[in-house]
Amino acid sequence: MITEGMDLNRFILEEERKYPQATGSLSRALMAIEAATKIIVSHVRMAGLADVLGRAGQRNVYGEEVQKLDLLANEILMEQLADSGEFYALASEELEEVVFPEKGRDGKYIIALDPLDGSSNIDVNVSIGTIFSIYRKVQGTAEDFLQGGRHQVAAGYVVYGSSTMFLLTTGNGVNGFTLDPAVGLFLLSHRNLRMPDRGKIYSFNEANAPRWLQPGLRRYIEALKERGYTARYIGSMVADVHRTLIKGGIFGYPADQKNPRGKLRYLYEAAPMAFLVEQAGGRSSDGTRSLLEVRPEEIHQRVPVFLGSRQEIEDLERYLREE
Ligand code: P6P
Repeated sequence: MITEGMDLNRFILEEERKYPQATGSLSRALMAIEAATKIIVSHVRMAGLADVLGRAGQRNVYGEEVQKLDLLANEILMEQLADSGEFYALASEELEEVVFPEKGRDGKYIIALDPLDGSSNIDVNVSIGTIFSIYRKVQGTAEDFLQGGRHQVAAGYVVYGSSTMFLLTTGNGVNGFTLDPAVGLFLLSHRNLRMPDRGKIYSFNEANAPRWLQPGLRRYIEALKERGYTARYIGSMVADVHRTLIKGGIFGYPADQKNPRGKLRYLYEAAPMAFLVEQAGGRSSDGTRSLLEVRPEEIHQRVPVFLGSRQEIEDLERYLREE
């Protein structure tokens, strides 16, 4: 079956043609990510059967070790990206230390990954996702991961939901691609995605409200309820942010007494999602400024995260200033 429409690889190459000085390295890097996520998709879609074949961490009916899906996703990404030769360094939420692949010695880029965010939701069949964030190599040390989100060259995620979607920005807006499993292509389905300036949905884990450190936040949420907003919280960041990108509104994971610096990681979750949201016309904040302005001190640093429509974030920051 011949599939109409622009696929992700062709889109990446057409983007590259806009830059005569481009060497093709970023294109090859993005294609390596795309290939890895297709392998991950095949395992995610089989995850429900892992119970039948033997639970993760045990042996399946064939006597093979069934790996935890997030560790398997990490292994797939590490192998594919190291083998591409395009990445000088790889940082993963699943690994304590940065990896410097043998084949990446001449790589121009470094990449931060959350291989399978929300993986605690796998056994209840809730959407999960892979998040990535690409920076240029500078000094060639792990410090290169601490440049700050404003220096990202590209960022994106794959959401494994009712359909599998790949969202990507290289700094010229956001484009969404939906996987056609029949032909194994990510087809352009959301060209130049733009967030509404305001939404009607807020997405917070309100069970944490009594522990939130900023009293203005509770007043802000109460004001949204007064204005007839509805609550949606999946507990899987990629799914919650994807809905916010498409429908508008606000997603937040504030700092609280249990997580005084917030729960979500700057490098693997907050910075790439902030880049995407701002490229789609929305805003990000740590409560006072764009998340892209944050300079992390260490690769696993956590931050308070607010992502959403421009006017929602402006309202939120006003409530937090007034407290
Ligand atoms: P809570 C999933 O574990 C995750 O890292 C994000 O995907 C999600 O937004 C958040 O944690 C959910 O945290 O405390 O509400 O379960």
